Amino acid sequence: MYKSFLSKFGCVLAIAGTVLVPTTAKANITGNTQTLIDWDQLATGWTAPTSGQVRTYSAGQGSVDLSFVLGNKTSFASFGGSGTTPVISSTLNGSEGADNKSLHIQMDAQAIGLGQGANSVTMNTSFRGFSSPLNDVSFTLYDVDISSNNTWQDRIILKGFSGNQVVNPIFTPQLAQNNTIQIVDAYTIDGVRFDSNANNGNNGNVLVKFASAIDRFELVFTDGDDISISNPQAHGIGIGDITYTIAVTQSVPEPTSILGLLAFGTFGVSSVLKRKQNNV
Ligand SMILES: [Ca+2]
Ligand SMILES: [Ca+2]
Ligand SMILES: [Ca+2]
Ligand SMILES: [Ca+2]
Repeated sequence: MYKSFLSKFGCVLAIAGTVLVPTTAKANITGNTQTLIDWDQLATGWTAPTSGQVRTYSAGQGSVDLSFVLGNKTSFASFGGSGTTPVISSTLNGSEGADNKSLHIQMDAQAIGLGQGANSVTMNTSFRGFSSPLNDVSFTLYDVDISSNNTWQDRIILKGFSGNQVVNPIFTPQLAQNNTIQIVDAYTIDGVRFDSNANNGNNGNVLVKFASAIDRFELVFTDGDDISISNPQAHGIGIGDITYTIAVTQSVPEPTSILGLLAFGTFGVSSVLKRKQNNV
């Protein structure tokens, strides 16, 4: 009886298998979020990098090269008790707490930069060792604003790259209303109102996501020209954790196939039960 049960069961599986295989699997591709840089993980032992110094951090199957390049009329500044930036702190991280710090960059240029050059600082972030460019690279910019007495103005110009091809960022102010941000062009945002609560509020937060896969990005931090002096005072922004996604393919049975499977299952069980009863 045991043997015949097995052969019957095997037969049912075989039939179910032949019928189901062509129609059962429906590929579902979902993005699984991965961390490229978690600043909290780098906070212990962090020292402010100097201009041009490259730091490499492992991430997933690859690594990230991070460097900052100062224009020759720009210096890194400090803010409150921060010491010379870039520093990892919870000073400019919006409503996030001390457990989710940001990278704080405070710059002081001798003149209004408007673009990359002598009066800007550039953050270069490139990815190495990954099998392909990274999808959905994303992070939050904090405290994008202007001084209340027009003595400095945050301007950020951001470009992604896939090889030599430029990929534009998508800027989304976290708050649709009462934010402090103006989108100037495809690559540029300015602070246009003072963010009086950069430590606990989200008015100066901008979510950044690149339009397609990239293998590096370049963030230029400088001054805009909506200010009343020619030598801007020091000002800062925060950069949040950097994430990307990897595609995960899932097999999802279609409803008709599930019904088919149930039908075969019922048939199999009832015929085995019948056979059992007959044999008892
Ligand atoms: Ca974090
Ligand atoms: Ca200055
Ligand atoms: Ca600011
Ligand atoms: Ca905060």
